[in-house]
Amino acid sequence: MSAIHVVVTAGHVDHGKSALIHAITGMEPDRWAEERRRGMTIDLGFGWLTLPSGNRMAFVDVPGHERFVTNMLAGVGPVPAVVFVVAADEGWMPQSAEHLAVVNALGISHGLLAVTKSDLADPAAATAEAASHIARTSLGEIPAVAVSSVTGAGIPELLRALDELGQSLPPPDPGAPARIWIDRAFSMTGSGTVVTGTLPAGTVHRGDELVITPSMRPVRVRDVQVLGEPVPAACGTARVALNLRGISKDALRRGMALVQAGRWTLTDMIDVRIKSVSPAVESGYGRPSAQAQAAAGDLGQLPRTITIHVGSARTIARLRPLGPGLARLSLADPLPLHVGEPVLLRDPGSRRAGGWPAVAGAVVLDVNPPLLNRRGAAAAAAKLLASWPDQPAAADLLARHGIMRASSLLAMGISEHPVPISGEWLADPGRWRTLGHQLGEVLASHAAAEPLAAGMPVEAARAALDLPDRRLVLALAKPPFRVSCGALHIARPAGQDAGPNLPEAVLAAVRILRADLAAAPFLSPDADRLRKLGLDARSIAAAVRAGELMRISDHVVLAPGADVAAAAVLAGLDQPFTAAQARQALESTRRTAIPLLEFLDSAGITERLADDRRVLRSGPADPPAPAGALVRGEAGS
Ligand SMILES: Nc1nc2c(ncn2[C@@H]2O[C@H](COP(=O)(O)OP(=O)(O)OP(=O)(O)O)[C@@H](O)[C@H]2O)c(=O)[nH]1
Ligand SMILES: [Mg+2]
Repeated sequence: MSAIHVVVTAGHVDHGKSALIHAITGMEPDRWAEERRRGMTIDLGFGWLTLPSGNRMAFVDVPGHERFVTNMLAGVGPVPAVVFVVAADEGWMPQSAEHLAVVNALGISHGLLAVTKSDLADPAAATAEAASHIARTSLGEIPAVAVSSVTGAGIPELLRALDELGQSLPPPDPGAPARIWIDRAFSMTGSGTVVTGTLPAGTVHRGDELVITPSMRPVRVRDVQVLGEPVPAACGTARVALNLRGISKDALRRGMALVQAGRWTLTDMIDVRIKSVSPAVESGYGRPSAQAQAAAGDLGQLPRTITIHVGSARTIARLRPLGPGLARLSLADPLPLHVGEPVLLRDPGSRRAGGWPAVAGAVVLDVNPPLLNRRGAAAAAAKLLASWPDQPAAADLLARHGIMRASSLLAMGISEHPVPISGEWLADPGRWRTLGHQLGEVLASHAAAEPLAAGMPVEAARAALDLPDRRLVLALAKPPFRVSCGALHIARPAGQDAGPNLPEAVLAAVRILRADLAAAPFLSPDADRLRKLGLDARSIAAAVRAGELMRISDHVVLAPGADVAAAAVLAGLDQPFTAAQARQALESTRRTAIPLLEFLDSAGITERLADDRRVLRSGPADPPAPAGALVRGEAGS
């Protein structure tokens, strides 16, 4: 299948950009009557052609005049390659420099130099001068072709060079998240609202639902056209026209975007790395030289209020320097962004000084940066961000954010991530270890503050650790932590005395009870005895949890191990035995013996027969296996 490439023009006013597009496509990029009357491009123009290879190429034609630079920026923003136009007769001019600074700031690395009006002057000098400026930018060394749109000289060579340019472009990922920056919105009789834009990557199908930014209003794509022809789906790179259902053209304008839901982060605060600053002014402006690159380190020359341009959008931003080459931008209007994408910053004020506005290229590092409230937070942020590559990975963002949803990362433009901790939650390994320690501390201080509580409620632990989801607490509760009945406990290491965990008064009372039980192991203390010892239901429950007492029923507690001891006594009886025989053998009372026998029944130590007598299920030498032990027979295998 033939590919479609999209290329944008750039260059000084009147250097022949539009004439060149017309000469090779036969289409008139200057669409407005006013443009034709003034002989000057004001707004974006479009045209396309089929190249000798059969691939198609679409052009976005921009105005060269400085007054329309925002239109120029809207055109160049979403496009991956440039045809840089310089007239042979005039050579390098101020907007040549300004447009080159823009191309460089956006990091565009594919392009072609077209030296026009070769019928009017020898193109050699203009070619050499332009090439030397261009070589110092992200474009580097690019092919140059001399042409005349009037005589047609050089046009076949230009078409071949455009073909090669197209084939040198990295093939975009059809599965990439779609984002179409709107450059035009209009209504067409019969079909309704239409928007056009460049689709750099990804796929948009007829019938898809997309979201309009910044309103995030969903909208249905009724029809898709690519280069004027209806298609079932458009694959980036392409120039597309989308017919939208259920929205008026008045609700749409340039700078809005149509995005795939869940794949972009709409943000009004970003952290960026400034890549290059082209200083305002004069003849030297537009050479992003070593000196300008060095200037990127200090943001001093960038004002605190700037304009940010992304795609066809622009908005005002407040710039807060964080550290060398790093800044936080607060945007007046939210934009749908990914980490790692280039943005362009301009100083609209520097124009007043008589020069061209300064232009800086920046790359987005974080689209959801944490607030910088603490003292020293900005410096710490700068230190961390300085270690990040221009295209941050999941590990970088997790190192900053600690805990994130995989879907948030996806909306930041990162689809590869580590295995989730729980559900879709991802955690930075270091942060997860720290949380484990913090959970221990939180549980210990909770136990100290509420010694009789049955562990710490999971929700309280979640709040104390400031985690966004209870499931994270549950995932964190690996041994020695455990969760039962919605509460967190620290499992006691084997052999450790449980006593010290109980408050002193409870411990003292329990020791007295244990002495009573040592003398009469099957006589549960009665309510009166417990009251006298100052033990209420809560402290009894705490003593049971601490392993100091064994709960037989609501009103019966014995020493731990009373069940095994009872089984040993009952083994001495003739089987089966009655409850009365058991009570006598245990030297117990009905009040304790009946609940104890029922407890033994349910533990599987005794079995109650139809005639109400009981038999012991296993001998005294064979005490019942503790819960969770291996089933006998499996143990040795
Ligand atoms: N002789 C000659 N004239 C040309 C050539 N290319 C363009 N022109 C003329 O130069 C003038 C400007 O051409 P445009 O194509 O409008 O220039 P542009 O770069 O699009 O200008 P803006 O869009 O305003 O920045 C027109 O009068 C063209 O006819 C060429 O190759 N030879
Ligand atoms: Mg033009």
